[in-house]
Amino acid sequence: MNEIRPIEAGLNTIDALASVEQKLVWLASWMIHNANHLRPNRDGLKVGGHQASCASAASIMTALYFDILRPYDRVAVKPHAGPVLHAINYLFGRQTVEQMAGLRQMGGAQAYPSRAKDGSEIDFSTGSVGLGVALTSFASLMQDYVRAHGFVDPAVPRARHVAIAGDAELDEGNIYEALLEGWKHDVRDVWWVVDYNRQSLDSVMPDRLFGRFEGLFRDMGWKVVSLKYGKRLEAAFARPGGSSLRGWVDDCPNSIYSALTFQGGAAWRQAILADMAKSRGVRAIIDPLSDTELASLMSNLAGHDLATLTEAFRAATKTDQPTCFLAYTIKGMGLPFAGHKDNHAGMMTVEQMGAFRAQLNIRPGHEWDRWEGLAQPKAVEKFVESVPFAQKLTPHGRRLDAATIPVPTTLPQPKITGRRMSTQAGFGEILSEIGRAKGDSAELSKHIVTMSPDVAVSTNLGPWINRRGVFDRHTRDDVFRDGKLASAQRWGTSPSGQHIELGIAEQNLFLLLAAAGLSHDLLGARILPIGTVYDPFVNRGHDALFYACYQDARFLLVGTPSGITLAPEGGQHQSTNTPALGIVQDRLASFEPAYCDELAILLRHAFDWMQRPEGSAVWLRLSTQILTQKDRPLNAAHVIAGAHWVVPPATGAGIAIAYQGAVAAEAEKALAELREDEPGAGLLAITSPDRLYAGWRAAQRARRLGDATATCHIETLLAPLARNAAIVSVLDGHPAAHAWLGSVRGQRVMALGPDHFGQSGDITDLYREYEIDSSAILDACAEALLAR
Ligand SMILES: Cc1ncc(C[n+]2csc(CCOP(=O)(O)OP(=O)(O)O)c2C)c(N)n1
Ligand SMILES: [Mg+2]
Repeated sequence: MNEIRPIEAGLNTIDALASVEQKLVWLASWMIHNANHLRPNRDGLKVGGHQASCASAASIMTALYFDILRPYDRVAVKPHAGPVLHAINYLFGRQTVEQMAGLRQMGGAQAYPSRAKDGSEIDFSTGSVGLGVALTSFASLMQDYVRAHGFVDPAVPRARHVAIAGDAELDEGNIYEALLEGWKHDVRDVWWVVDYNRQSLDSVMPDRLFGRFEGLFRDMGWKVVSLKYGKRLEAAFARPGGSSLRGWVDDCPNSIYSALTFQGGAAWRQAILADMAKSRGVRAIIDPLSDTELASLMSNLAGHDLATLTEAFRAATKTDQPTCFLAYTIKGMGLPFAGHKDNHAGMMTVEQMGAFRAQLNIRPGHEWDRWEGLAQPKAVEKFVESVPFAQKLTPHGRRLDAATIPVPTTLPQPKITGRRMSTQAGFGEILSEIGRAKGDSAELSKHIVTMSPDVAVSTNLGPWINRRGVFDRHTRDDVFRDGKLASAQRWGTSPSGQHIELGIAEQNLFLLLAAAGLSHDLLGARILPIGTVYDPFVNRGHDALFYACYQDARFLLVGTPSGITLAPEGGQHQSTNTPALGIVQDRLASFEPAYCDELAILLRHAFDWMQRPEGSAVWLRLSTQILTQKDRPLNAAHVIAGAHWVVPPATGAGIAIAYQGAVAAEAEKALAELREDEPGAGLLAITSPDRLYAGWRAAQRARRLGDATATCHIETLLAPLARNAAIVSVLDGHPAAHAWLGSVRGQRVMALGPDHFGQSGDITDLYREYEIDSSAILDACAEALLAR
């Protein structure tokens, strides 16, 4: 038994929690009601909101936030309980009525909790179900990492990472990928509390699934706490005949249980008596109860029983073993549509809301008042002020901070001039040099952590890993090394290692990048995460990448190798859509260098940019294409802004070739031939269509807003070309990434690039087939010149 603390005459902790819960259900319902019924609606669209999902999670969230959580714990709340979280913050004085009244309105509280838009009270954004749950496990892994590396004061208590999950989230595969990965890394201090209402969006779930869940979690080293029945039902089951009642409820299919909950006491009685009319014990339990009392007893599930919940949570604080609570709940608990299978988007009518208000003693006009309608408002207010989570983590909210790591003006570099090498190899060598941790880069190298889904060696992280080691809480020997079996790679692990090796599941890479990229904010430790992945498999984890960017996590993603340049590997491994993805993905600055001198500039920029408040995550698309490296002056600012003239065009030139990435040599060859006829032709190296496009959009916007002098890098670069000039552009990626360039100054763009799946071949054959070799470039130039 946990301590039930008296608070004031007639009020103990459980009563106080019940009052808080009542306020949360009311405020969440009212927020949604207000948004849908009381605000002017200009477009006739349904505003929406999930009163049933909120009511389902309200008791769990009450027990957590008002009894268990400490200010430094971190929580991911299931997306559809967002309004409950807003209401919780409101009771703690951390949310305004204006924001709540503006739920789902521009500038108001977001439909689903958002770090970027709801401000510093939100630990993790949620929305794409499953991802927020899994993220807590990776955030906990990062907690172990920063503590093992001495980046935070060991006296600071370890945070618990808690997810309040909808049961349908357990259908998402990424949950199980994360469970496996968590097991490998021996994660701890993670709780997943499943709001087990056995309902998703469309329907009621199959029975007996809980058995599967329990087994799965236990197999992964988790403790599973099944919270099925509340205290009153347990007491009834303990009475003579109670065990038959328990058996009956246990066997009751989810859909029937839900339907009876919706129908109420009379239906319960009829159903129970139909099967057990002759059981004297059962009759003794149910006969004295009114229909209302019977309905209340039969829906006394543990996930709504504050005493059971707090007891179970408190007991679990005694260990750091990851724990899954399967808390049985009723979707829409206490509301008119409780248990109805169609209640996901169901909403109380104006009349039902009126009745609910009256039932809670809330006076019209006082709907937003914090403690309105409670029997002991002052005592509940005092109670809320006294709970651990009422303490502020920082004076300004739940965001921590960490000083930025100085980035040297130039990164240490291997000698590259004149060598034949690829950007992927260059990346490996530069990182390895940084890993020597000499001079200016010593501090930088301490804060870098690399991670890769089983492609660390094949993306050239090997030398870095050999220098800096593989991270694990537990030191483990490298059997091959110790056995003196020749291997280039050291795979022994230790708490001081700086590479986190992941299994092959790409979503886990992006979730770990998300967690690592929020370390300054969540853990108060500055981490510079670098994740490497085969470029095509960015698609495999794209929702998690989107999710990481949505939370404004800061990391460097290296996609390599890329494009059909990967030649013999074939179409499934050749990324063609990623340059376009790099343009359209918000809060991710995407680049594709062709040569290692550009790469060195961009890598340095990435370390700087990901630490700036106005910065973002960065994506480098690299290649295994081998090019002869140049010794040339480069304008770093131009490389970072997205393009630079390799051969500047003559003023008024009628044609230029623009290239991006691995096809540089083809473009150079074509230009040499072109200039025999068109001596003024220029050669533009595009390092980032993404940055160019963003700059162009920003300039257009600034001009619209009245700044007539606003301009941008691509406008300046293209200015020397004639108005009707042709630009033949080429990249190893979908040509749509360049097609827009023609709109900048009205010049004619002929964009070349593979727009069909790739196939196996060598570069010569493939570049010819997909029309990105020098002769295709020249053909396009001829066509463009003829059309002049
Ligand atoms: C990846 C993803 N797919 C689909 C949806 C749409 N969706 C939102 S909630 C939901 C069902 C959620 O059910 P559950 O997790 O059990 O939540 P609860 O019953 O507590 O509302 C679905 C399908 C989504 N938000 N994210
Ligand atoms: Mg559900």
